[in-house]
Amino acid sequence: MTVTRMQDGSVAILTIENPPVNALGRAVRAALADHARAVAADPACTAVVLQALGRTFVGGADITEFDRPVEDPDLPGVLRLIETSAKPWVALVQGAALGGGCELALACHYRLAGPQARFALPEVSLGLIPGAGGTQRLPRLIGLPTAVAMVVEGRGLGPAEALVAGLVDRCLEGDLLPQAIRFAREVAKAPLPTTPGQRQTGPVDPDFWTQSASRADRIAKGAQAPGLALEVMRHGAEQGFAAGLGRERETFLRLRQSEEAAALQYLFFAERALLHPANLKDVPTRDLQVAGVVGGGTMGVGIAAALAMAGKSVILAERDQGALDRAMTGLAAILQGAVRRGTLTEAQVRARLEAVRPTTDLRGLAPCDLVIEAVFEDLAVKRALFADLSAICRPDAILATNTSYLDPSAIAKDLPHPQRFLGLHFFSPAQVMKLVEVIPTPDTAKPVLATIYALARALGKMPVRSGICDGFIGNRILRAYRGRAEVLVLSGVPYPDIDAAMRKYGMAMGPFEMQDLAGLDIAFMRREAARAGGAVVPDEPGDWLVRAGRKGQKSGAGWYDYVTGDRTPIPSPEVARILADRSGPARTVGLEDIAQALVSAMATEGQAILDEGIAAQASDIDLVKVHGYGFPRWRGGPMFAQSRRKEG
Ligand code: 3H9
Repeated sequence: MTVTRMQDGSVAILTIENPPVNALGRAVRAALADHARAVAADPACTAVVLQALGRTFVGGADITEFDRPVEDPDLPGVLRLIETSAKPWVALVQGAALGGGCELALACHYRLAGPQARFALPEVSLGLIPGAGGTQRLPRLIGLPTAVAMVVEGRGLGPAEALVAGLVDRCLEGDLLPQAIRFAREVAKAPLPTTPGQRQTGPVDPDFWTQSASRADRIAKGAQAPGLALEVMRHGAEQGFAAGLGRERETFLRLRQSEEAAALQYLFFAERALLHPANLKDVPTRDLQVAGVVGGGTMGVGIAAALAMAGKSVILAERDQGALDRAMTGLAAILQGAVRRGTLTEAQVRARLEAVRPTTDLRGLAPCDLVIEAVFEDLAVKRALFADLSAICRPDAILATNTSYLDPSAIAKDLPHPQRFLGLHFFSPAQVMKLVEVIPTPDTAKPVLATIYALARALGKMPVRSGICDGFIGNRILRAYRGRAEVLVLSGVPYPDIDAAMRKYGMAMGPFEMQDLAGLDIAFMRREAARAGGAVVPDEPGDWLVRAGRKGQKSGAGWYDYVTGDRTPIPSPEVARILADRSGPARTVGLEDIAQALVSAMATEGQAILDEGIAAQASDIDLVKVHGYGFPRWRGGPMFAQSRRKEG
């Protein structure tokens, strides 16, 4: 049964039970509509309590239905039945009321919230806008500013905030249902409250819409749904409830067919599948209580912060006291940042910091269940470190190398207990970036891998498994991307055009701006070292720039010039001169064609990575690029974008 009915005297109790998240699939909508009609026709029933079983109240429309036409009864119709009922409906929200779930609660005459209740309209994150009245009922209940923050910016409200905003009528604790039944019995005696459709949205500041539009633009990074959601809200505020509902539905149905929705929903399911790989199902995992990090540079501190924020005991090791002190200061600053953002309280930060033990002696890592190494990217240094750790740590402690390029098998060669060793490639800043490439060696045991996946989930990371190759999935594709960009430059396309094209495509910055930010010298030194070792490594534009003293933002000059204290890139006449002798005559290529060429280079390399078995599936590659390299989420990733282009 998807919706069951019980009776407590004159109060009907409708319970939605549709695991895992009580999504409003066709069967649930049909059952709700049937119950609404039955309750309306039942003279013995004076009020309804609508509740749901499980951790989620209702997780929204059933996303798996979005690839087919809407089936009757549609959600707006069901909600109209509820809203126009002559008997009060009381939503008892015990968990997350998301999207259509929030809209269902909004259509009820009253909302009661349990301690775990949360209200949010996350449709824009799926390339949609609310399609069952959320854009119109919400602002009429809580006012436009908070409603816009929820619909356009994805802000969610907990019970206390929802009460203050006027979204819920009462917050409950303890045994919720009996209180809700008593509440329903009381309100059944009173006249029905005005419905949102009978109210106005209330006045807003004269510049409210322009300010909201520019915020929506910033958040959207090129996606269309946030701006359209705002436009629909404005239409309803200015033209009235019915007009707003009409515009909302029309926009929702249009977006349901959009490329953006397809891309975002593809990622939604890919992310969930990624976190629970089928080949690790039922493989036992271990609880990792104490985690060690070796290396207190930016990466090590970021990893330690991520572990500490997830509530792990951390032992942070550095070579000398000065470096350790700097690392601990950096760690404290990161955790304080979490207080400013409201994700941790002061007390939690104190507790997390107390759970981090600094040490200058590797032997201090003996109690660790896991040690992650984040030291200098040098095979000999890493091998020596793991030889020491193998002697210090328990044989069952997991040992992981945070290498970006080195072969984890080579690092682990000749180590005892190689089954507990693997690569874990975090991205900087590691406390923020979701991606972690998980690189097992041929010896890594399955329970070790399963334990690392469980850890990644606890850290809120996206663990993408990669086979072993130079640069793994992410950096290998990055090289192909930059390589194609440089080929374009050498063929006469101005490099600022290439950066502009990728920004227009939705990247935060273009490939040359990115090189300037990261610094050109590290890759240059790697190439020089290889050359010194006798390898044939042809010169690249980065070599010409570094030899001319242009290392990127850090030296005030790279691909671009920079004014001291300002990161605005200024196209450089000197770079133009450096390139002039080595590139073809200047030519103009359209920005879309440039972006297409670069995305296609990424997808081609991605296909090679798939063919070689380095990545298990195309969506893994897309998740690497979206979560680690700033590929615009609403485009789904290079593999997805390219496949749609081919289909189109
Ligand atoms: C909408 O509502 C449109 C309306 O405005 C208009 C309609 C007319 N549908 O995340 P989890 C699956 S748009 C179908 O691992 P958690 C999910 O794939 C919707 N399936 O659990 C997974 O399946 P599997 C707006 C869904 O506890 C399983 O449930 N709503 C849906 O970490 C468990 O999911 C949203 O955007 C769904 N709506 O988190 C909410 N949701 O086990 C999207 C989940 O096979 N959902 N599944 O891998 C979420 O944010 C989280 O899933 C939630 C639970 C917080 C609910």
